[in-house]
Amino acid sequence: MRSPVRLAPLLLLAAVTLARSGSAAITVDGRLDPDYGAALATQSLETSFEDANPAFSPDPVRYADGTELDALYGAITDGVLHVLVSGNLGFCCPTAYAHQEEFDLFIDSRPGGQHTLRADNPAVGWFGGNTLNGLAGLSFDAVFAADYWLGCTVNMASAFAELLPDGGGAGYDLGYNVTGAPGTLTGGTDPAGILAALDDSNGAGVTAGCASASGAGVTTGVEWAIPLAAIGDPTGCVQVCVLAADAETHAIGNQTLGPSEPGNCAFGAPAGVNLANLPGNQYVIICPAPTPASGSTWGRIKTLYR
Ligand SMILES: [Ca+2]
Ligand SMILES: [Ca+2]
Ligand SMILES: [Ca+2]
Repeated sequence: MRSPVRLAPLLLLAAVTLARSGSAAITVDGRLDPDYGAALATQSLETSFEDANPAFSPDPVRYADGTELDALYGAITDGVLHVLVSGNLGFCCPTAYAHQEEFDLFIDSRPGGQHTLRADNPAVGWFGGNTLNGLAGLSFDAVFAADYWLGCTVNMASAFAELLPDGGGAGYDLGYNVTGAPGTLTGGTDPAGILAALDDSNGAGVTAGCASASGAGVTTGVEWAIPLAAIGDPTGCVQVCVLAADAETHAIGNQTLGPSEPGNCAFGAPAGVNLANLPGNQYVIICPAPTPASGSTWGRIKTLYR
């Protein structure tokens, strides 16, 4: 695993020391920590959004002009679900708005939920609070029924909601984070203490298009720490699905994790997107540590939600 080259030697030493002491082993800063282990899913498809070039950004850690989901890392430790989606969250640009994307993380952490997103979920998010319900009609893999949604867009503006079988439920505009670690969200309502941070400086990973590509090796992106108490206190494994969409129109791009097959371009309006029709799993399973990177899906499913 490569260390982020941007870290000064002193900081790197501090990080190593913390990891050895067993405390604060995962820092919510948008950068990969050793305790995640291997990626649980890696992108295999070029992005239908733009390919980010940090040289064009006035502040590469905070802004990227492209969007891609290169890899997903996950861990459950000390009562917290940690997720890092490496890649870029696009917003072009601070001085000349042209496009804005969002990441949508769906969590399946208990029986029930929504296999197809309803249109009467909490009214939260950006562009008038229609972010979540703008995704109505999106269907997941057959074994996936989402119980919670966590979304983010530029400046890590974040929103969170439960997805109850009959709609309704609790939802919150969590606030913003433009300062990196420790991922504290301010300016909203974050009763569960969800943390989120972004390092948008990736210039590698997949490029633009719809063909085969690899997201391997990208170690920066969006990172979340979600207390298990916020997602129904699961004691076993959980399933997560992450995708990217246009933050205003809700059109879904071709970047999902797990990935879909090369050749897929942007999927478009959510109501027309059924991930069950795509080969492979557009979700991953995250288990309490130690998390296997791959292997027996059945062994892990047996402990789902337990
Ligand atoms: Ca981190
Ligand atoms: Ca569920
Ligand atoms: Ca790229």
